[in-house]
Amino acid sequence: MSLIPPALPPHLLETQLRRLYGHSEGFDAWLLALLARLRDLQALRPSTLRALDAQRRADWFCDQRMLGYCAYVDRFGGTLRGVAERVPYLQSLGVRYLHLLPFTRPRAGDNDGGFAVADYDDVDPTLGNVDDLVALSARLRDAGISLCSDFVLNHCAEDHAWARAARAGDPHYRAYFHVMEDAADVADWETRLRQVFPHTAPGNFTHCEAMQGWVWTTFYPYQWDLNWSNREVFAEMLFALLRAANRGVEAFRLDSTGFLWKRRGTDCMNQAETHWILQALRAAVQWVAPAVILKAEAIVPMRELPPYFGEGEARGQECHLAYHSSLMTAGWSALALGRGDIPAAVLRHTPALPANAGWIQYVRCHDDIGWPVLAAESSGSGRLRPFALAAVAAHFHGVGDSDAEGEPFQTAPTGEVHGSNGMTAALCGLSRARRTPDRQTALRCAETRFLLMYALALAAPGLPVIYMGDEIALDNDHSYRSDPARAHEGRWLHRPLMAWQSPSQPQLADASASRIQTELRTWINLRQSLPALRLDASCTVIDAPTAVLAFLRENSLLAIFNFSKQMVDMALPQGTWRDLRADALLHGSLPLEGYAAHWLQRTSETPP
Ligand code: OTU
Repeated sequence: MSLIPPALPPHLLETQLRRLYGHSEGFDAWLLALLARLRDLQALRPSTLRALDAQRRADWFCDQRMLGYCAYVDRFGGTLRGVAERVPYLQSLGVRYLHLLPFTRPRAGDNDGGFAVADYDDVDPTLGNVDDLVALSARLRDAGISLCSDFVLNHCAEDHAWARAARAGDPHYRAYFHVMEDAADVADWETRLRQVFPHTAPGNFTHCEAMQGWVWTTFYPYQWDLNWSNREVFAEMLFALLRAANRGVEAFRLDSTGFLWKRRGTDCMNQAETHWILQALRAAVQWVAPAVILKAEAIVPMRELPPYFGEGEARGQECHLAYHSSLMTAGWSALALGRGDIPAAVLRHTPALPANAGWIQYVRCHDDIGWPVLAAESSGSGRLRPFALAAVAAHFHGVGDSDAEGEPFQTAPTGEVHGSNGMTAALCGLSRARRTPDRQTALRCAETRFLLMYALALAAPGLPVIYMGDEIALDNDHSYRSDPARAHEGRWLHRPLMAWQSPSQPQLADASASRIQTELRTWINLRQSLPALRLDASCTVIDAPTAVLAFLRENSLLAIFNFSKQMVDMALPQGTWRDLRADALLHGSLPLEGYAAHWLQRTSETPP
């Protein structure tokens, strides 16, 4: 029996579940049982969280004061309790949304940075326990910070209880996975599938003796893709997600959303059913835990992204947030080639989102920068002058006279450009400059590039997320190479350990670290004061020289970025403008220094 009279579940829950599973035997009884379980979870929701549900406005995360921070629990704070001790530090940065990479109990041994989950309900014992998680989420909430947790939808670890039962021969659990008994069948599917880790985990299937066949493993062989065409998988995953929500998780990063539905004859990415699944999850979340938001992690070309926010009758009823990886990648391409027209084109073609939805803007994250999302743009779609992604990647790998110190990730045998690893400091040339004898000029130039990238993420439409350690310009971490457990995985290059002077202040490596910290805080504070930078405020790209990206937010804030090292003259739109960093009044034109970022506020429609 539920404690509160339950309102009706949103109709999309039933509609989409019927489309997905309506043909399966005993569907109606299954659906009724599912709704009963959801009512129980609703009743179990703690009163503080119910209060949050009641008071939260639908656009709560759209405020310009929202700022994200993304970190590994162990690399950032040691344990969940260590993270809790660092809450004042996060507050001082202005953080209101903390994405902690997977802290659920992972597979023993290699676990893809926690993305091989052995138990969705348990906490990794090296990081703490469930009580620590509940305490951390409460502590964060008191500090005005929403906890975001990964929820790995596409796969579980091969030592998850479901996989173990499947291997032991239980047919119920065997059906939780995709198993092929025929090598020819595997080969047929493979012809159309892409590879996420072509180098360290080639192929999409792993032969398993105990299963007498091949198990679908899109990522590492120990990550078994879940069979979402099985309604039990949907139910189990939904309940696990809601139990985490009842422990205080306020946002879920839905990992690898693009891969959920497999259809023969396709690349099995972004299938219609994937969206029905996400809409059904959203509807259930909205019913049981309405304060909670969902974020799609779909690292796919921009044209594939609008459906993740819901389209047609489901517009605005899928994910609340999605990564704008095309803009992130375009920003780096601009920096490599001195071409602001690349992010300008991406922004011009970025679709308008439904109400109460937004992008995640970022410079770096725990993954590589995946270049293929820009395949269409680089080949000249939308009248953009073509560019070579291979040249962009080469720049960040330090080829030629580049001072970047990134590294290639997962180069495919076919030689196609895949991804690049490295911290922002390394990619912007700051790490190299730090080791240069006559350093002042090189340091300043690299710092300017670093801040250009962050000033863009902070001004572009969306919720900006700082990647752990960037706020103090941490360099690459090469130590993974001598650690046998991590040596094969190049992404550890940009997962450094944060060192602390005290829980409220990380150790600063040098004057550059301190300048980046100060400057970044200044940009953040400025952003917080500008309602024109709300997530949902309009964004209009304006004409600018090729090296420059310039866009207007709400017709009142003009953000300008010079991606070349040369000085460029920028003609300003009519009116009088205040340069918010220089506190100077401007009209006519603005000479931009190399790699300069400016935010101008309109003070009047006419020149003085
Ligand atoms: C996600 O990544 C996670 O962010 C990665 O850390 C995990 O390894 C992966 O899932 C498996 O859980 O394709 O859309 O570097 O961009 O793997 C999902 C490649 C993904 C990642 C890619 C990504």
